[in-house]
Amino acid sequence: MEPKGDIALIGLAVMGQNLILNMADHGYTVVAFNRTVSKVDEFLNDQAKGHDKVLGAHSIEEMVRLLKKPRKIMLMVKAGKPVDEFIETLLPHLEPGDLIIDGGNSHFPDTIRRTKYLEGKGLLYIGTGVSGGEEGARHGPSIMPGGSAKAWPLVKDIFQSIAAKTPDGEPCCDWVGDDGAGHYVKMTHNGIEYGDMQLICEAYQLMKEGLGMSNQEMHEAFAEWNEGELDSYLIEITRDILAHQENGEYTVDKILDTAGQKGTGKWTGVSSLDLGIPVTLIGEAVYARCLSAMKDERVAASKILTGPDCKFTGEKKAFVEDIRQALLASKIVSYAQGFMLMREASKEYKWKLNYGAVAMMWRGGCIIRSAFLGKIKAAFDRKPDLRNLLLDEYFHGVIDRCQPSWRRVVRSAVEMGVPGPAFTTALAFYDGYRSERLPANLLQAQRDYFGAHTYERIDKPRGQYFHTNWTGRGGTVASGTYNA
Ligand code: 2AM
Repeated sequence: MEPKGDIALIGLAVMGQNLILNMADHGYTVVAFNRTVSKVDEFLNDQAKGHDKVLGAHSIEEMVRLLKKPRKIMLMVKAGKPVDEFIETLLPHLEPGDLIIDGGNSHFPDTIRRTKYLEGKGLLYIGTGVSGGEEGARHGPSIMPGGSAKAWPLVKDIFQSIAAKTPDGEPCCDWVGDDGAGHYVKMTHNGIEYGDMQLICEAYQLMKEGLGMSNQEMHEAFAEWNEGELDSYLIEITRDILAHQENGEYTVDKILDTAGQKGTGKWTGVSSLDLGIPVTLIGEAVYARCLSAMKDERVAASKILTGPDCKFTGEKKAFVEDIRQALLASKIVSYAQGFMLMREASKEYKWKLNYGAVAMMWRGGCIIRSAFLGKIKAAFDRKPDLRNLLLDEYFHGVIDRCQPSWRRVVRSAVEMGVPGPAFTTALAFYDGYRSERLPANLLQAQRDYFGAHTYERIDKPRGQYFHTNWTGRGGTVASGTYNA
């Protein structure tokens, strides 16, 4: 009998199950397999019951037998070692031209390594970001595939048909680039998600502690924000979270204020440091989670350390609007930083990323989906080689409009002693980025003073280096070895 399976999926946790059902709904025959084989039948008899396009396999051999050639096998297992282990398990059963896809949250250097390894064996490999949580996986995620370019035509139809669609009907899935490009873009997506969440949390704390607003009032504010420029999934769920009650009490008030994290925000921060790109807002968002997790220390410090005894005295409604504008301006900075990072990574890893396509993939399906991403897509459509989002006419205009509010919010937060690391760093970055001259002249002087590191001069061509004998002691020899 001819094999019927269009694709196999290994890993029957909720994301894997939902992707299988999504593919089956779109007419593809999917072979389901899992390390703990009993879960295959549980899945077939429960969630997949009645779906004749879902086939179960109880061994790797059976799974491979059920697949049309070239075989396409997607892993939805825990990132890290399980992926490498499954690749090794699969290898003896595959032939040149077959394709392994990793749809988990793998770190991009692993994906670069695995692509090279499998291509060396004549196989094809894709590392793809999948975002949108359980709901997205079931009804339309954002899919960000990268790896062996030759593999794209093999999965393009499947991926684009199950992906979310933009309001214009375009799929939120396109080829991202070679080897680790897909997982890099997914990592950056998650970093930006950290930033967006932190900005919303800072707005919440300012409303709650600065303005003394109730959950109901904040719910209404977020509901209103979601109707305008900030229309997005994260604002929408914040609106709903603030209204949620259990046994007559607000759920959000009962939740311990210690943030968890799984590492993708940290990876983004580490990559930004490696590449030398100031992705300050995501960095602050990661650190804010770290600080929140130091609950015991904070409780102890709260009894010792003091802050200003300053209450908000202005017009409450106007300040809520100021916060909205501060959030929007900071968000623009965060996305500008994220795209700066991808631009540098694209250069470093030779990926030729298409930024408009990235914005389109994030427009729907994923956690950071928003109307705002439509504006970013439009900015890159206007100018595909746009150097920085802040320089686009639309975003430049929004920042101009929001700037007075943004500064008022940062000033008030500082005066009231309410922490606003993401709002603040965004503004500091903005002021730094638009500065023709920064104080690095003094910094270079310091480096040259203590370490003879030399400096360039404003009255000489770039690339010529000078050293001053600052103290009159020591020699005129410059250091080429000691870097500080
Ligand atoms: P399991 O059901 O056998 O635990 C999400 O945890 C998915 O990753 C599950 O399908 C799980 O399989 C799989 N998984 C977790 N750790 C794994 C490992 N070390 N090797 C293979 N699969 C693993």
